[in-house]
Amino acid sequence: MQALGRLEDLPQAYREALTAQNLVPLWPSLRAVLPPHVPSRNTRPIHWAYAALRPLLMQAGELTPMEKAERRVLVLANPGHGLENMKVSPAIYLGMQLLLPGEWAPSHRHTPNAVRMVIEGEGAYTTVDGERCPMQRGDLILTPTGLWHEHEHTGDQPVVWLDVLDLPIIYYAEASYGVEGQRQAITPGHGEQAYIRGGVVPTPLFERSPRAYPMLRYPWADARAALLALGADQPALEAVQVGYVNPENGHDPQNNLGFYALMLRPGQSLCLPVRSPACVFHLIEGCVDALVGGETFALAESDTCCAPGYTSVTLNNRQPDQPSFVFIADESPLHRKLGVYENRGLQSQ
Ligand code: GTQ
Repeated sequence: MQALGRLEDLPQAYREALTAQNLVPLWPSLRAVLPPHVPSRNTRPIHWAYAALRPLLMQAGELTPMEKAERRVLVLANPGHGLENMKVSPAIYLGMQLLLPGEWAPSHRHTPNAVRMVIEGEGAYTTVDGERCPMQRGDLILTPTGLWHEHEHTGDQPVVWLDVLDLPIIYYAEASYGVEGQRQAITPGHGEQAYIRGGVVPTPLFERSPRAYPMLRYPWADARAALLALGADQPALEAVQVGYVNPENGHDPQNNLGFYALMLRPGQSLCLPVRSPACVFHLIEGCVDALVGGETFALAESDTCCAPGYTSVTLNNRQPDQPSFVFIADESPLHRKLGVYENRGLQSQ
């Protein structure tokens, strides 16, 4: 490849004249912004062990009352992007949120899209757009852009969940803001009841729902049952995976991030294709080794790790006699919208 001219090759006076006019020569930076074949990535493979994180989150519960936090969250930050930038990947933010018995995280809405993956505790509810969603372990609950949401806790033990937001990309687009609100009135109806069976959707008086986000809560009991049924029905299927979708149209349920649940069969080793989007893996149940690029992470239950895009990932179920269940979030919808989505297939590590 042809070496291009450097900044230092230009006369100092010329460089100063360019700067004075807010001009920059492209050629010294061309290879950096268009690297050959594979993008440069700041996203590093990182593992957050729940056992290490949980005591620090509980300490935050003692140190910072809800009035001083609004949302009591420890952000899982990728050092490759700089911890202060609070991102795991270019488009993914992860936060571990704690709600103590009796607490209420007040109503607000914001432009970034959020989901919650419930990790522990009973008795919490998140109310989204008036729908009061019970939070049970493994449930996926959407908070799409612009919808009011608040969290309350009626149980007697701490509740913890993982927040997944597209905050970094919305912030980068200079489109991130929030609005504080009042406690919401609860409206009747629950999406997961209306859409309780695949293959049929509500058609009252022949019309389909016009709602952009018809289903807000995806109970883990149902996703888990779907994985077990799929695995049993197709014993030769290697990747027993389901995607969370908008049940009205089958599309991604949110705008920029995609969400999936994967069942690894007992003892299974599964290679994932090399694709352009960065990914997050969160272990809901079981015991899994994740090989990400050159790194190996031993994931225990409720652990989370991430993989940059264009990187091969292999997941090994370390349980010889039980399936393991992994929640995956990725940047596919965003990459598809940008027209840069790529799946390069399986490549050996
Ligand atoms: O629960 O609404 O982790 O607004 C970051 C921003 C959670 C929330 C986060 C938020 C929330």
